[in-house]
Amino acid sequence: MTTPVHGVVMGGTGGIWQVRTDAGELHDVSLRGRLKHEAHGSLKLAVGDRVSLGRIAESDTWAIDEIHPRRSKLARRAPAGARGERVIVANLDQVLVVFAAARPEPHPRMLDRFLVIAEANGLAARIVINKIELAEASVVRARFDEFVKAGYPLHLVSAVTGEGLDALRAEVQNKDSALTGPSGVGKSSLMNRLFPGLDLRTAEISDSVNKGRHTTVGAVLHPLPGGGFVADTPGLREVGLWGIEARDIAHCFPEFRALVNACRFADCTHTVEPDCAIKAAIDRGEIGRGRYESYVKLREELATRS
Ligand SMILES: Nc1nc2c(ncn2[C@@H]2O[C@H](COP(=O)(O)OP(=O)(O)O)[C@@H](O)[C@H]2O)c(=O)[nH]1
Ligand SMILES: [Mg+2]
Ligand SMILES: [Zn+2]
Repeated sequence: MTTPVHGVVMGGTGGIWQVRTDAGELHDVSLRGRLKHEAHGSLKLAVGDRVSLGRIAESDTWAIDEIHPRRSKLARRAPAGARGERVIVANLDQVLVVFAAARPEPHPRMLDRFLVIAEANGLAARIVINKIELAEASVVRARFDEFVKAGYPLHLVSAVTGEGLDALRAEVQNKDSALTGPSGVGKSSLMNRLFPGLDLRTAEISDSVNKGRHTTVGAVLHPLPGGGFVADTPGLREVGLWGIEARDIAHCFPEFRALVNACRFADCTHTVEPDCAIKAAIDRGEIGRGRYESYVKLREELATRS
């Protein structure tokens, strides 16, 4: 018997998975038959999974013998009719949500949705505002102050001027991050500038090539020099809030969490009840009104869903 080789699933479709071994070698592999069978139960292989590979008898081909337990995951519930959940990326340290200071104009209420998805998966999130050279930093800071109050780290950066990139790089290297945000905000440009050699395709090159290819939620991992990876998760917004219950949504707003037990009613929805600790915190200026509006909207959305 050969010694197993360990690695990470970088991508894959149609039963063939790309695994990068800890020594940095890439292998196209399939799941060993026994695991395929088990996959119908609970654990389905996902990008980001750590696996053990074994050689297929005497050949130069490798197969996945074992899927290691996950320390975290970005997942959504399976579509109606199907069972279980779909893991988009396994083993993440954080989610990087990227918006632009301008071109395209940032929508804080859309940012709330990305943050709720991260929170619902128990993942730390970091907000990155790119193209900062196109706006007044103080104006951008004021606009995103409600997120800083909520406890989110905020990076104002520019892939063009290099501003803020050293501080951001320090928080991304040697960690496993999911990269998300609207298209055109400069996610690929940023990663290329942070980690020369990464070579992600940017809008200039890929617009025509990529047409119609981003319809899946499939993620691809990019290994970082020195360790860690960044996972491109193009379809995260389409994933939406599947699997989140209306009554759990307050817990997806970190600035609400410490207060929810201080409301008069234990089952306070923070909308119409008297003596609501959340509404009192808004009046004191400790919770942003925009954040609260998102809470009410998302809660309604989830409550009216069948
Ligand atoms: N002005 C400015 N433009 C940028 C910056 N970063 C990226 N861009 C441009 O924004 C467009 C979209 O960039 P891209 O990296 O493909 O965005 P993605 O869709 O989020 O990956 C491209 O035309 C980039 O040249 C920046 O910091 N400042
Ligand atoms: Mg891109
Ligand atoms: Zn309340």
